[in-house]
Amino acid sequence: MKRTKRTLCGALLGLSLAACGPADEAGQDVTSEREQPLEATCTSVANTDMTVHACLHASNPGDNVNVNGASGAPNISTQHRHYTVALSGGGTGKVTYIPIARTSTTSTVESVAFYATQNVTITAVDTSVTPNVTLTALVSTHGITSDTCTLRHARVFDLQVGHTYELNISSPTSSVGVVPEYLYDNRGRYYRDADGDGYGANTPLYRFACEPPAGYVTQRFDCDDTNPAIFNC
Ligand SMILES: [Ca+2]
Repeated sequence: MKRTKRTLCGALLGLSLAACGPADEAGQDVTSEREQPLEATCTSVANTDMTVHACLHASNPGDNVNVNGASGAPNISTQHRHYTVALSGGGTGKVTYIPIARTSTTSTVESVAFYATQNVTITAVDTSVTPNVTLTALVSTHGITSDTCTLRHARVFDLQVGHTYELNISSPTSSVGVVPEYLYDNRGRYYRDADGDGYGANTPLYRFACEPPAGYVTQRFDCDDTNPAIFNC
């Protein structure tokens, strides 16, 4: 049964969205009809669970590893670590990072955040391709506002799984704390909204993504995704 807009749900803002729609969430989860997840491009880091997670590593002395970025390029790929990276007198240094598949077993690209205690500059050089490719961060100035977290900034890159990256760090200080984290856990579910009425299709067409894909919304319950006058049904 199709209905036009139901105004009741507007009065129910703040309550569970499930109260506004007819379908059960679990009933929508049909893997065979699910669209492919989007890899990478997870640029939102502020106020996310992963940022809270990174801050926990930064505050746990048992997670700290000291490395010398001024000599060689030590590997900082081990997960769940806070690396204290010593830099040269001029505040420069180099570390190595090799991403693995985390979003899924077949992921080819991963969004990785390098949380840092200072407002450092980081460039990532992909040394697995010839000629080498230098990447600048997708997120380069994102401040972290938590009063209790020593991590204050994040640099996010989309990195090719299995490639070896040299991270060149430039800092105003002689050392910097760095917590690398994969950001796939920040993804949410977005439903296809083909008719642009703000409601996604009731059929299980959705993608997992960190940022809203074009034509997708977080709200579903559109039983006619071809008619913008019919939604929330
Ligand atoms: Ca519609």
